[in-house]
Amino acid sequence: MLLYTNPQHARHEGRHEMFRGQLVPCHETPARLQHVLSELERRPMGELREPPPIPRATLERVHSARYLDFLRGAWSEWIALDPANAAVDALPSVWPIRGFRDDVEPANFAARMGLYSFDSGTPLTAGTWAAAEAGAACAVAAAKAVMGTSAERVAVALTRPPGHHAGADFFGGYCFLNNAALAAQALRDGGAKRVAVLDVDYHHGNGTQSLFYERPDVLTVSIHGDPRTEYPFYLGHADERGEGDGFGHNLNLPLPAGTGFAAWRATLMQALEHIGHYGAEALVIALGVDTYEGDPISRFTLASADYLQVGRDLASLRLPSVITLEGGYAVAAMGVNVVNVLEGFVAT
Ligand code: SP5
Ligand code: ZN
Repeated sequence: MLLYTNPQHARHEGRHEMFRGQLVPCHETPARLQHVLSELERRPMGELREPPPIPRATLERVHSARYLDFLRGAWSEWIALDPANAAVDALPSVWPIRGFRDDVEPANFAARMGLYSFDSGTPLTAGTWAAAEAGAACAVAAAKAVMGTSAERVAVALTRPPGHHAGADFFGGYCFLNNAALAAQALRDGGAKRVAVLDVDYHHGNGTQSLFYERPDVLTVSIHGDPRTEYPFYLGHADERGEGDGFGHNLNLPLPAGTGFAAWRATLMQALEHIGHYGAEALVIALGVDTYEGDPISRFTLASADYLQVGRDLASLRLPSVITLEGGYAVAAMGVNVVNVLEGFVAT
């Protein structure tokens, strides 16, 4: 399999996220990806490659120009407000919800942080843009590789920060640029007529869903904790089926907190069957391993060995596939869990 790694990932190193009125240490850390890379040294799955830079126009296939401009310049603005800001992360604190305007971009930095985000758990740091941009490059390189003449059927974007919560013009849920959506768009642009995105992270892929909600050419399917109780709360219900030309091309499969592998896998089979019927020519898998029993912020109970079966099941579609790395916060088990998926996939 083709493995793309993000050499810039550790430049995004958030210090704190807001939780119950306090700043607590970030769950989404560089160590997560380091554990995956260490496990790949023990169990090699292929040579590690670095992607070429991603053109701005490719990012604009998914994200708005004004959002990209904001994200790229945000850290400079933050430290220009006060040089002492360099010692802390930038976190949003005010948001334009119902009845407020989002068409006028405020001059105030905090106001723009809120305009372009949806939670206070996603710190923006000095290296956030560099890390997110190089991660997006991994996703697009992976998509190009499986559409090309290479004999490889699967390519993996081994990157962080994750992407599936990020929308056209907002960050949140530890995500800034939507790697899975960029890969799906690159697969379309590379010639696949119909692309499916299957999101198996514990949390609903709200950003990916919103990006393709009115489009019939990209099917979005997500298996996740029921948003009535689980983050991101405000999207991911079963009755969200797409809109306009996209109607029928979004499938949400929410499961209750506490769900174990047998029930989760039965739902995965449903998702795979749906993707088969859709006639996808290429697949993006948004792979979060926060479905793991030891995950500190999630509540499914998959065991490490189950991820081998997950990999085999995902490979059974036999489609050109891109895997993007999303969540997973049981840091020490992260490497084994991710590489188990990859091992199951290549063995099939
Ligand atoms: C990509 C991804 O998996 N994003 C998940 C974002 C979840 N953010 C909200 C987490 C709230 C839980 N915070 C618990 C902190 C106390 N240890
Ligand atoms: Zn997640």
